[in-house]
Amino acid sequence: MIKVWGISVSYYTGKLEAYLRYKGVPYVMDNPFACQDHIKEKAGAVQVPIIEREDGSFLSDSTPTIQLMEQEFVESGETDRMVFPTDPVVRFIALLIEDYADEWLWRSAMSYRWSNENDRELLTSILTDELTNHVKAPRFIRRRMVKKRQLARYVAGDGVTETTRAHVDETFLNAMRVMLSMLENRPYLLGDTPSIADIGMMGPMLRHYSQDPTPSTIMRNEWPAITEWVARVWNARATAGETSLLDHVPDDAAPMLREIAQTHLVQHRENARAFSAGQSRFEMTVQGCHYKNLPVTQYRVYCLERLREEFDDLSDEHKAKVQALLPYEGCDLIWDHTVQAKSGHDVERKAPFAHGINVV
Ligand SMILES: N[C@@H](CCC(=O)N[C@@H](CS)C(=O)NCC(=O)O)C(=O)O
Repeated sequence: MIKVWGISVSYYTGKLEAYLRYKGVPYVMDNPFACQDHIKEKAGAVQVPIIEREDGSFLSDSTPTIQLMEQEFVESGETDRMVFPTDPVVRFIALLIEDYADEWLWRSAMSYRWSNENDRELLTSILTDELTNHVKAPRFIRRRMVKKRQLARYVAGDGVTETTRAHVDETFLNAMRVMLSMLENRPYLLGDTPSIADIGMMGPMLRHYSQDPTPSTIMRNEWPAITEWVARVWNARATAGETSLLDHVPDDAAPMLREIAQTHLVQHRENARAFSAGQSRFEMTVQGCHYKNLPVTQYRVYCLERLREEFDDLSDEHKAKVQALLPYEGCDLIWDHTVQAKSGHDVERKAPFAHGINVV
């Protein structure tokens, strides 16, 4: 039995839980915020999810955590329900979709949660109890602290303004539109069983978009096929058969890949550029919308660095296939290193055992 240090409404905890449930890994969940010193010492940063194993090891950061667990399953001969496609090109595209889900959809998911009054009030209540029960202050004060912190960090502090709000909201609709193009032809994004692309998309889709009052109403009423997909991934252990992932990237992935090029890769480029120039804030224009005063994040430079490493590990033939799938402006960020991506994080590539760093 492993312990997941997590939060019941958390983006990345939901992503990891979707994976653990699919794999049939039993876990108990505990709240890390009452034990901050312990978590900091063992895992580096107080963020969720963190796995504590019976041997006393701590795993932090959902992407390398899932990679390690898959590798350990293979080494122990348990090769059913694998989430990494065996075809190297499909695997790379699945990792790119995971990264888009992890790092691009975050702003929009947080904005729906904290910009809309009903969502904000409900989530303030839940988080006040899960994050601050150990704080010796009346609940109404703790509620105020939580609300203020989340709004400052994840709305005003992350470039969501009256000018950008419509685009931030549209980000969610675009994600569902490009998923639907794929899901019209098969039950999961890249096959008849879930891949890391589905698990990654469960981050924003599960605990935020399909649960928070405003986006869940939109999803349920206007995009029921996505509501159905969320439940399908959540219940995949019971219903999906033997691992069956595609051996080629289907044409219906093109809208998803174009969307990733126009959004996520623009953000990666501008963030990496600003990081190497030593800036702490940056600006970017995405699909005609200009975002200002965004926090530069070292962690996202690391994500780009890892994506480039995955690409560099491909054979020449597979690299050419990936490039053919990504003919859109800006995709050369993955193979052209003119914009530096040297994060300085986890240089020895010890993750998920490395000490984690917060995204912001
Ligand atoms: N890259 C990490 C990100 C984890 C993360 O940022 N989790 C959020 C909650 S969903 C968090 O703990 N944030 C800390 C905070 O808001 O202080 C992962 O994939 O696990």
